Amino acid sequence: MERLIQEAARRLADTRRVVVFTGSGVSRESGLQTFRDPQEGLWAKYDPMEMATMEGFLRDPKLVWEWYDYRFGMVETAQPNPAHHAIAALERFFATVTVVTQNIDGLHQRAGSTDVVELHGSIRCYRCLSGAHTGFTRADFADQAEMPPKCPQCGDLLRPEVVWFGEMLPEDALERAFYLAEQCHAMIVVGTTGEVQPAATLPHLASRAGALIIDVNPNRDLITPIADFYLQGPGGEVLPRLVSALRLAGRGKLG
Ligand code: BV8
Repeated sequence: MERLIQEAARRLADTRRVVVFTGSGVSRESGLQTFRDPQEGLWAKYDPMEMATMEGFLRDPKLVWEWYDYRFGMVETAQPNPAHHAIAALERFFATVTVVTQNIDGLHQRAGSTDVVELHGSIRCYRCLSGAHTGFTRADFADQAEMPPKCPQCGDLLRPEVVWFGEMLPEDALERAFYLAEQCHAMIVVGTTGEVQPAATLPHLASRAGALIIDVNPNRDLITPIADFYLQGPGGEVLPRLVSALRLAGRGKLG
């Protein structure tokens, strides 16, 4: 594996524009569950694919709200892990590094990544069901005891400003992500099954546009077959070694 990491770093060192595409696996070592992990404790009997939908929310708003509340609590106590920090450190080696993430936990920003595209929204933001009033944070409804809280503007139910299954992704985020995938010289893919569309199209777009594809995952995923390098292992172990190899390859910040 060490030789593979050195070789990947050597190829990566020849590039300037890098995109890091991440899924829930990159936050696994921060203690956050992926969607495929059997949900722990109270949530073991619920299917995330069911709950992260408008139908699931309308069927039982309180239950779905409590699930997001629970996840918000986990995110609040979670710390960025060595994978997030290594990804942030990449900014020292390339002209541009953009993180395009499927995650809603904000850990890339907390690790210091300065250019993050959140394809599926953020667990920190809330809006009313109709979408008429957006941009609320938990402080805006902290005084409400009832679950789910109501929109301070119109009294409609509040929901997390995240993209549920069956919902469109934020247009500007998706448009920028497609542009970056087609323009980048390299895409490092970390912690995703490569199943969830349309996000999972991005590595295929980048590969077709001639970018170097590096896939980091303890398990083979749907991106592995198109990867130039498959670095098998947890992101928190592989990525710091990739950054050290880049340092050894003598990469400082490009002018
Ligand atoms: C839409 C926010 C269209 C919520 C999420 C084709 C085209 C378009 C749509 C579809 C299509 N085919 C199917 C669809 C529908 C659907 C879809 O993709 N379904 C899948 C299941 C087949 N897509 C949608 O519904 C999207 N909307 O397309 O609308 C439309 C068209 C017309 C009109 C209206 C709409 C919306 C998708 C967004 C859903 N929201 N998140 C929330 O988080 O609560 S996605 C959600 O699932 C998570 O964000 C997570 O990112 C994702 C699961 O994927 P992964 O990130 O890959 O995570 P997963 O758990 O699966 O795997 C973890 C990986 O990490 C594993 O590989 C594991 O091995 C690895 N790992 C584990 N430990 C580590 C590790 N890796 C590194 N280090 C470790 N330590």
